[in-house]
This record gives sequence, C-alpha cells and structure tokens, in this order.
Amino acid sequence: MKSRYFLILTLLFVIPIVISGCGRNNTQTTVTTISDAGKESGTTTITIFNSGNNLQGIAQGVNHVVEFTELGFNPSSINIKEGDGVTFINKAQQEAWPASAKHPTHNVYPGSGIEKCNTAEQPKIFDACHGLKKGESWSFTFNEKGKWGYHDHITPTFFGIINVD
Ligand SMILES: [Cu+2]
Repeated sequence: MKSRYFLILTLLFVIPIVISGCGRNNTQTTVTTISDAGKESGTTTITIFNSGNNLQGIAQGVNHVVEFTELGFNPSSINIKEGDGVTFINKAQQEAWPASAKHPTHNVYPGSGIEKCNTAEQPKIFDACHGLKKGESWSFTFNEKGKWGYHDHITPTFFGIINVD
C-alpha cells in the first residue's frame, strides 16, 4: 500500500518543534512530511491537545455541578469518584461561600482550614475562601475518599454532602 508506506515514512521522520505561546494546554508541533520517493515534501503543523501533565488530569476524573440557589445547594448530596471535580455555581442573588464542614473552622476535609485562605495552601483546601457573586463559580477536585459535609459560610444553615468513593 503506497499510502501506508507514506504514513510510516512520515511518522519516522517527524521532527518535533514545540512552538511556545500557542495556548496553555495545547502544543503545536511542526512535522516534516516525506514522500514515498524519500524526498522531503513539506511541513505541516499539528496541534496536540492537553499535552503533558494535563492529560493525566483529564483522564482521572469528571466534573460535577452543584448550583446554589435561594433554597440552598442543589443537589444537596452527590456521589462522585476520587479525583472528580465539583463546580459550585451561584445562581442566587446573595453571595455563597462553599466550604468544608464544620463552621466556622472548615477543617473536616483533610488539610482544610479557614486559616489557610489567602495562603499558598488555598488551592488545596475545600473552601472557596470568599463569597461567590451571582453567576460566579468555584471548582474543587476531591482526591480524598469519604463523606464530606460542607456549608455556605455566609448562611451556614445551607449545607450539603459530597460522597467520594
Ligand atoms: Cu463556615
């Protein structure tokens, strides 16, 4: 098969040149294509989506959505897998501040604690660390198995559960 021969030659003579500045998650690579006569026939640019470590993040988990309304978190209880993400979206007029149980310390989820807000540890804690305005969202990846309660730090009578297994 001539076309297969062409493809094999193309793959064998790939010259990857990473061009920087083409987007955070994507890598553009220039490859030299070789004709079946063995001559260089030109170059083409391919884009590799989500290269490197980002690929692992995508393979690991899916994302779930919890809405905050005037009635509280919806759904108030969800079952997810270890490594999944949850995006909290505020659809209410008032601000919402999702955070790990228990109010006011927020230290039930491993490693969490309100005192870590506005420190280098903040990305690792189950705490939005501020009130989300209407339309604003905040996401957290759950890498710890367990039944994790949370609440709205602004109106602590609103609460929910993330079951991670
Ligand atoms: Cu609180």
